[in-house]
Amino acid sequence: MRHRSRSDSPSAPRRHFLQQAGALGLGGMLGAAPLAALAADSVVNLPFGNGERALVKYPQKRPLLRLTARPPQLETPFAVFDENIITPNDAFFVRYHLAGIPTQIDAAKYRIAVQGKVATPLSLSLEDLKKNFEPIEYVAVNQCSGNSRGFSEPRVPGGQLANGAMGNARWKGVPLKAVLEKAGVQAGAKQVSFNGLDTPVLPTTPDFVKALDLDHALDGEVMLAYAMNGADLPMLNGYPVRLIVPGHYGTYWVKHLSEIMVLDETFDGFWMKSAYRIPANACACVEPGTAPTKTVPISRFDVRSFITNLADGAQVKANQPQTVRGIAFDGGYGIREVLFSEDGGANWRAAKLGEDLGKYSFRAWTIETTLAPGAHALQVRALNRIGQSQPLVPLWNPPGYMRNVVETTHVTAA
Ligand SMILES: Nc1nc2c(c(=O)[nH]1)N[C@H]1C(S)=C(S)[C@@H](COP(=O)(O)O)O[C@H]1N2
Ligand SMILES: [Mo]
Repeated sequence: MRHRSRSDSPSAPRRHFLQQAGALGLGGMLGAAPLAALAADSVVNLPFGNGERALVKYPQKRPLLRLTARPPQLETPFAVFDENIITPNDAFFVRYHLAGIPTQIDAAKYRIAVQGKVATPLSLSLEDLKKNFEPIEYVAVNQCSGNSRGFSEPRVPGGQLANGAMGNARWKGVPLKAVLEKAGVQAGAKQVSFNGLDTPVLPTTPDFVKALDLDHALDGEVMLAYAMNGADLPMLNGYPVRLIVPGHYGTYWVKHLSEIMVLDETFDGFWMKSAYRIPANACACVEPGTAPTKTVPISRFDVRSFITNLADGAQVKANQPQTVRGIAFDGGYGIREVLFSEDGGANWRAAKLGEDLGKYSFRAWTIETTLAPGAHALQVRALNRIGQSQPLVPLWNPPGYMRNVVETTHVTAA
C-alpha cells in the first residue's frame, strides 16, 4: 500500500427549448406528464467507455446529461461552470436512488415531523419554517460522492459520472439547531436521522434515510433550506425543503425532507451502514482492485480544482496572452491558494483568486498565460486553509468516491 494522502502539499508547489406543458414554479407542480423525458435533442460523449449521454430536458431544467431515467439522474454539462460561479437552478444536477419520487407536493399540506428522543414532537409546515424561525443563508457546494466516478481506473460499478455531479448555490432556510432546540433534544441522544418523501418501488429496497451525529446536527450550519438562489427549490432538487450539510457530500442533503428523528443509538439503516462508506484511512483509498478491511461513513469533500474555460483537446492561439480560468473548492476550510502549471507540473505559479463567497463556495480563479506553438499540458492544483491539496495520481476505492486528482487539460497552441 502506497502511503499517499489527499492532503499532500504540492511538491513544487440552448439548444432549442421545448415548450413545457407543466406549470413551472406553481406550488411545486411538475405538470401532467411529470418526469417523462420531454426530448432527447442531442447526445454528448463523455471521455470514458460507455460515456454516451443524451441531453434531456426535464421540468424546471435546461437540457442536462441523462445518466438514468428512472429515477432521473442528470449531470450538469461542464461548460455551465464557466458561465457563473453560482450554478443556476435549471442547470443543477439531479441525483435520486429510489424510483418513487414525488412529482407534486402541496406546500400547504406539507409537514416535517420532528420526533424520537425529544421533549416535544413537532409537525412543522413550510409557513412555520418561514415565519417562526430566524433564517440563515450561505453559499455552498453540493457534490455527489460519486462525482467523476467514470474516470476511475480500474473502472468501478455505479453511476458513470464525469465532473458534472456538483453545483454551487446560495441556500436559505432555518438552522437544524433551532428546530431541534424547539423540540428539546433529550439526554442520551446520539444521532439524528433524516427521511424524505421519495419511496422505494420494491419492498426489498431500503428507504433512503441518512443520519448525522448529534453535535454535527447542532452545529448551527446544517440547514433546512426552502430557497435556492433566491427561488423555491426545483422539484428535482428537493422542493419544498431539503437538508443542507455544508462541506459534506450530497448523500446527506436529504430532499423533500419529511421526517427528522432524534435517536439514542447509531442509525444502522442501509444507506449509512452499508452504502456511502469509504476506507477508514487518511486517503480514503486502497490499492486499485482491492477492498478495504475497515470503512467509515463518507463525510467532508476533499480539495478539487478545475479549468473551466478550456476543454481537453482545445486549440488556442500561440504567442498571445490569454486568460485561463476555473474554480476550486474544499470541504469547508476555504481555498487558500490555486497553483497553475502550463508544463505538466514542472513549474507552478499562483493564480489570482476571485471574490470570496464563503468557505463552502466555489472559489473562482484566473491566470494569464502565453503559450509557445505546440502541445501543452495545463494543470491546476488548489490548497485549502489547512494545507490539504490534491494528489498527482488518482486515488482509488471500490465505490469510486471522492476523486480529486490534479486535473490535466491538454491544449495545442498554433
Ligand atoms: N430524498 C432524497 N434525498 C436525496 C437523495 C435521494 O435519493 N433521495 N440522494 C442524495 C444524494 S446521493 C445526492 S448526491 C444529492 C443530490 O442532490 P441534487 O439532486 O439536488 O443535486 O441528494 C441527496 N438527497
Ligand atoms: Mo450522491
